Amino acid sequence: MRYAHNPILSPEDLCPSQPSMQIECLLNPGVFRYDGKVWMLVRVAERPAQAEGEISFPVLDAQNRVTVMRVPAASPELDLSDPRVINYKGEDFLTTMSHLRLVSSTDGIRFREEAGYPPLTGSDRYEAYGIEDCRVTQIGTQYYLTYTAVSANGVAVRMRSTSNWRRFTDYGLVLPPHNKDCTLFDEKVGDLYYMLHRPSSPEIGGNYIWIAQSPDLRHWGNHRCVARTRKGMWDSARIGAGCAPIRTGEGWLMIYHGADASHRYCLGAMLLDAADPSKVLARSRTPVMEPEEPYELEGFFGNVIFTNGHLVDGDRIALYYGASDKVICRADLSVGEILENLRKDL
Ligand code: MAN
Repeated sequence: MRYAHNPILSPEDLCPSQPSMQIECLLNPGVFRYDGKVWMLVRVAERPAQAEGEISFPVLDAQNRVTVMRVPAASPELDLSDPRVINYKGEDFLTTMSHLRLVSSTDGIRFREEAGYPPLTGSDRYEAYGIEDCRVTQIGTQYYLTYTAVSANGVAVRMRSTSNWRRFTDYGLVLPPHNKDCTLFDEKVGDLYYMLHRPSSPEIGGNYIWIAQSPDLRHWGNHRCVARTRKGMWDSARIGAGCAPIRTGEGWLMIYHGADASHRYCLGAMLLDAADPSKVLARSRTPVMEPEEPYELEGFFGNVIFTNGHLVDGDRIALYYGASDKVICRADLSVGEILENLRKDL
């Protein structure tokens, strides 16, 4: 059930990272508990105010400082057909640059920034176009952040860890391009750590969910394809995992997003085998959630529901999601109900 007063966070609720920037969108938060509160690590997408006759967008320069690129709006070598991407002279850039902002809440609904927790920003040339869609997985006292690092080198997965949200350990790129939608499991399966991830292989293959294992969270191997897109269905073009799968008596419950050829993003569920999570036991035939509300149908990029953060309390999943690439919303789902529907889909 959607929270009645969605959205819970909108661009005007936060301040831009610097006076020359404007917040265009808030997207796809990672969610975790820390210090007795609920926290979101929100993706904040910014760009400068657009001046007449030119298109401007931020990137990191060679010294990792935010700099603004400007291209003439009338250029025949400019392609703006996707609001998220700028193609200029055959090279791709992003219209906005994203960083990750920490906000906390005592009720899981009203979030605000807290002094002493600075934002996470792109830190080097592999993050020159920004950092996005961070999953947060708590394992013991450590929080592991797996996020999308975007640059001219490609779209890759990077990892940082922290125990106090002030100092971070950088693991570098754990998966090279093209890869995103990476989440760790929050406990070992057998003796090994597991991650779900989403490489793209457009010529042969597609945008499928894969799994990998690791003895130490640093070295990942034994990659196997877990699930593919399904022709003619709501998840026909690309799929990707949400955050850490939920351990249930029947296996690992994974919430995932699926998009069709028209870029309509819905959420579905898969049940993965408890001992071997590369095996799919069941999968939603129809979406668990699909864009319906006005704030999900229209925004920066409409018709999108995308999640990479939730909290589980008994049967209840407090699901946080980005709606139409613009605002942050919450919906509460029942583990039991999703499992029951998955049994019907067998
Ligand atoms: C896609 C979308 C964008 C994102 C880029 C880079 O175009 O998901 O929101 O910025 O990929 O990851």
